Amino acid sequence: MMHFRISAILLAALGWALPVPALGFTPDFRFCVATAAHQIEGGNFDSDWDRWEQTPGKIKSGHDARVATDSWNHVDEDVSHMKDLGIDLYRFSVEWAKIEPAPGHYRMDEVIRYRDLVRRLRTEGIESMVTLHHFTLPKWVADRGGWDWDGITGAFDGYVAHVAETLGPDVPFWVTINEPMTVIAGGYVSDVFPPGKNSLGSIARPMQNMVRAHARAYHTIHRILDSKGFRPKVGFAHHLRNFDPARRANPLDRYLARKFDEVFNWSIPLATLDGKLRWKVPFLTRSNVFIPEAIGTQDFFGLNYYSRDRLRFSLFKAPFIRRETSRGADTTELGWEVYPVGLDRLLIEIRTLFPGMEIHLTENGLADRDDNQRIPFIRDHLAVLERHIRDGAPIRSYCHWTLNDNFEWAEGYTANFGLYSLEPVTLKRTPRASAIWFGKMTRSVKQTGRIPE
Ligand code: GCO
Repeated sequence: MMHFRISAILLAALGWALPVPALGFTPDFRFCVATAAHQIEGGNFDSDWDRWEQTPGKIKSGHDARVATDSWNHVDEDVSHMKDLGIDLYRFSVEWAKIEPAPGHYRMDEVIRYRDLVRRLRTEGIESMVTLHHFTLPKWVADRGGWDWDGITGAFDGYVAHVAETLGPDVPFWVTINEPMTVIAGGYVSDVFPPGKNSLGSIARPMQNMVRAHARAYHTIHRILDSKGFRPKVGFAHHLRNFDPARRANPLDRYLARKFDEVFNWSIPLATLDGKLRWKVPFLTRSNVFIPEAIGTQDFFGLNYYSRDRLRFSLFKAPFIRRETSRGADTTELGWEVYPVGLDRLLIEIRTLFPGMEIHLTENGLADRDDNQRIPFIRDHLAVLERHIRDGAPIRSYCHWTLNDNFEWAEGYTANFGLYSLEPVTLKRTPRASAIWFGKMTRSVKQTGRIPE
């Protein structure tokens, strides 16, 4: 005991004299790019989004995703670009509408295509993070009511089991549902995504079904893979934003910011802690259900972080709720405020609410065709991660959205998020200056643990 005390005192004294630098990015930190099947593959004819895109007026400039980046015919090139970027992890989604175009009818060739991709990546030293639902649904599911249909939990589970059986052994990370609240905001609160409900009162049921579907998928993936000796990690990718009042002193703006934070940011993540999906917006919408099977269904916290909104309530003029950016703020080509401090704020909250939970930044990026802002944007967000890692946070990856310019949903091809630009028609990929920088940056971080100046 005495001996221990003396060495502890000696060590402490030495530590004081020669402070050991806390580690920044450790060699096991993964650099990653993220994509989604519908946005890159093309030919997703059996999906609700394909139908949506063919409806006039839904997508900017009348674009559709029928060709997208034609990713399957450019696999060699894209994988070699990932190598140039120094990528260790590729986050992509598998497409339910292609794998199960009709109920119970599975296309084995489609699943095998993904399995081959996963194996190919592995031989290149790149791990896979597979998303099972990234905004699109098979038409047959949408026709039964999509996320409003209570049968979706079982239907999704059948598809998930199929994918887990085939790809499972080679996939260490699974995202069940990407950004459940973006689906709700885009397709239920407003009408920029299918099914285009445009009614705040419609959100409770689809949200409950998403939590149920996620929970069931979580248990199915573990049942199938754990029994074979694998230990996959399964979670959501949550889109979290900072919501601040437009006028700090205005109680209505402050109330709005609080409500958006409660419902949009935290209602679903918190349901994985206590099973309660609970919120209330007086007179408009509420939920108070207990979903016990959701408890403990996040092995990691997947965070998609982009921006913040300032919210303004105007009593006398429609629209009554407005989203604004801070005065004088730097904004991206889509008008989103550049706000790395927001990542810091959200990480503090995540670490408080989910202490010790592994965190992956499953998306972060910006629309920047001219590539003027991308390098400082990435650097500033990575600097926030670095500070948290030094502080002991178990942050395990950074996924940049995205590899190539692609189909940006309602924006069509008008918003360019790629490290590589994509030429229309020829589909030629060209590295932007930020792609070259990214490749140098990842190599230097691996060597030094630090982001280069
Ligand atoms: C999302 C999706 C991506 C987007 C990206 C840029 O966050 O909306 O996950 O599919 O393309 O975020 O908006």
